[in-house]
Amino acid sequence: TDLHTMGQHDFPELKNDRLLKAAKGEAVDKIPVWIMRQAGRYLPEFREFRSKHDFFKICQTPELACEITLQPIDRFPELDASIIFSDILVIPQALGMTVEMRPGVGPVLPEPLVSPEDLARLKFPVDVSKELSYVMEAITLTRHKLRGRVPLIGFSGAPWTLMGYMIEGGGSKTMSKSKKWLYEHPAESKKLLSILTSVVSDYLVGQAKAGAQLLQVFESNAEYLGPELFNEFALPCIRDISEKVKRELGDDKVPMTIFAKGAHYSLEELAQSGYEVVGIDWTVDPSLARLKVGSNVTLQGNLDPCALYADNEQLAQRTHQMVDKFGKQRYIANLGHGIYPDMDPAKVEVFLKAIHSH
Ligand code: 1CP
Repeated sequence: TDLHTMGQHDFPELKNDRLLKAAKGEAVDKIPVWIMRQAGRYLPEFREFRSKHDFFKICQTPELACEITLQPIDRFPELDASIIFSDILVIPQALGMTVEMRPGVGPVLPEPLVSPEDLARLKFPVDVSKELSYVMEAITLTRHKLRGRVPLIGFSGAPWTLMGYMIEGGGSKTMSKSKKWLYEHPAESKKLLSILTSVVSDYLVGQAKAGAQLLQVFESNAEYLGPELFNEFALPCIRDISEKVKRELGDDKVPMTIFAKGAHYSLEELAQSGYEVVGIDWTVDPSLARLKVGSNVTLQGNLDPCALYADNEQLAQRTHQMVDKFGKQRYIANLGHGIYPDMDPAKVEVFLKAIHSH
């Protein structure tokens, strides 16, 4: 099949629209639920598949990315959404940086940005529809293969989080090298952030045009900033992205989610940054979050992922307590961060059923 010419307007009809309804603030029959990192190493079928294929090879091959995206959907009929299998680090790759996925270590960028002169190494502007066409093709293919069972979420890392990986060369306990840039080279940091804002915006627009029905922006490294650095460096990019994406999509806009992990200090601002949904991590009390964001956005979250280590009864009870605090309106259930590789898929089922039976 020629994926480029696959019709974008003849997708199978959506049979489960709870997620989209909740995102738009409409009433739902049951609370929609999905799980961050729902396709991944906690699933034996993923580990089996992964032993045969390189991580980024899977991301770059639409048929393989589609197959992995569908694994949790086939296994858990209670899931109300799928999320395209990819990684936030495809953006540094599109900018010309090498990213390797090392087993047991995670992502490694062997040639990180060290000083502002290194910005010249980035290949910018980027033609995202060309460099990341494989993601768009994976999305279009997956929309067909889902057969309308659940909506498909597209995603991107947010600029500050991507900047962190590009400077640290991988994950970091402190983000001190990238925070050093913010203090030592604020103008050059803003230059890098604006490059990323532009690429991320184009990338999200491309995903929606390819068939993504909701777009989530992961600001996973917000927890390293406080309100001052976040408001000066990260938040303006987050705002620009929602504005650009919505402007470019026009009548074809899709709901958007901002998940800024650890940004409890900025919930009021995030609620006004142009996103329909604000994701919260498990350190935030749901009732307090609702007070802070007001009634015009949908909240998403936020069970402590480690609650999946509890026995079934305790897990169901804690899940019900969480739902009681969020309420049924303008709410999408999820964990407060991604599921961990050593978690038991059976617990996922307990969690999903506890949400739907509430
Ligand atoms: O179903 C899904 O959600 C899978 C798709 C997905 C997503 C949404 C993957 C696959 N990665 C991501 C996003 C992502 N990647 C984020 C944002 C979400 C979050 O905060 O968890 C981040 C920070 C990354 C970067 C990344 N990629 C890490 C974290 C490293 C660190 O220490 O900071 C890791 C471990 C990866 C690898 C990765 N990405 C995805 C999978 C399944 C894996 C495991 C790799 C493997 O199979 O070896």
